[in-house]
Amino acid sequence: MKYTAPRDETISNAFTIAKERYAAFGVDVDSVLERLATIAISLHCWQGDDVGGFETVESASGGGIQATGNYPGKARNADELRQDVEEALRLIPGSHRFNLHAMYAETGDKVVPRNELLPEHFSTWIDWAKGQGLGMDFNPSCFAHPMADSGFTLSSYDKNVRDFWIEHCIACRKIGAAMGEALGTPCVTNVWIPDGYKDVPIDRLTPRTLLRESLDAVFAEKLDPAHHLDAVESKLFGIGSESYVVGSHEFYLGYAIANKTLLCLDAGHFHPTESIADKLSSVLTYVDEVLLHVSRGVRWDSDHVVLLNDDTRFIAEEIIRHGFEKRVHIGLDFFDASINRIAAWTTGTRNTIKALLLALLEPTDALKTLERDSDFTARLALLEELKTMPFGAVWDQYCLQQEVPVGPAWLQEVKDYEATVLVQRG
Ligand code: RNT
Ligand code: ZN
Repeated sequence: MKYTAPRDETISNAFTIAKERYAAFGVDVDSVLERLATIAISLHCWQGDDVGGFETVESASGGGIQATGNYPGKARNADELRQDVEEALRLIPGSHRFNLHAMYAETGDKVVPRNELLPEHFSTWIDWAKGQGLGMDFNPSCFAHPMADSGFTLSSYDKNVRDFWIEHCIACRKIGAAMGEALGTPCVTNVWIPDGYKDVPIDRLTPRTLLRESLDAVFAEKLDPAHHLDAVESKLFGIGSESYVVGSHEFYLGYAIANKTLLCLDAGHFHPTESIADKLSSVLTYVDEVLLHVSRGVRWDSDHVVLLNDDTRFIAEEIIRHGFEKRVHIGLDFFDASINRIAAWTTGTRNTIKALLLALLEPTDALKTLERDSDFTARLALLEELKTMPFGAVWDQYCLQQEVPVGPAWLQEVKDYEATVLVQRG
């Protein structure tokens, strides 16, 4: 496709006009861009290698999640993954975070079982994050492992299996705390387990009782919230757990409230017409902080690349309208192996930021007043008119300010990177 990038002057002129248009609604665009720059998105490591991980031993597949596609050039080791994320970060405006899974440990030639992982196995990641100015978030990897082959981990009827995963989760909390301490920003460590049944169970209760007991053991030691925050993630169903998932939404909502952990809401983990955006104001009435996995469900899959669609916009609006930026940790969770993986990260992250910008450009106070005055006619009319405001000009200016490519120019950079770096990976 032939594409001629606009001159910086063209972008600035368009921005000046856009500013005037938004000022007419009482929106101060300069302060909007300042506020946007303070919101970090946590980029998930697993888009870079199809949720493979780099453990020395051959790990088992499964866990109810699967990346599909065979686009060439996926990262084969931690160095390549870091190189790829750096490339994506060059194309994404703002300062962000990096979200790592335990199965990305660097243990050299040594095989270190997951329940014996230590902060030192992540020291290269931590040093790298420091150098890149990134905060880190973390996750125990309770899947793709022989001890998870039964489909059950923390809620297994087998005490040996439960104990192994309890130890793994405890080890991961300590690693998360070390990351938070080293980087000076709390690490959110998120526990997600695949446990569930393909077919209709008789006993829905006992696995949940066991899961609660396991989680109590995992979280028994209190860690300094300045360094570390715990989150728990629910799910509706997965591949092979179509009929019953132990860690359902109600289960973890109750757990988070009772135990003061964060609740992780994954956009792809609910019934298709259910929106996590509508849950935020309810959940945040009872829990202090929330972790989001911004994702996109498509039929039975919960992990497509995030689009700038109504779902993403609705999530951003709920964060911004209520000033929840400090209480909502925004993480991403998608993995598409059918397209260039750096482009997947870049597209999904840029779209999440665009949704936040759109929400910030809304004259929310004025709209709230209309609502309180029961002027629903004006509320509807204005919300629709706002959709054709020159948002794109503000977004372009933000990219220019943040020194990342404007418009589709980033795609050429990804193509160049593919031609020079990824192609060599065979
Ligand atoms: C799986 C959960 C979970 C994973 C990652 C890899 O359904 O969404 O968050 O995608 O931890
Ligand atoms: Zn998730």
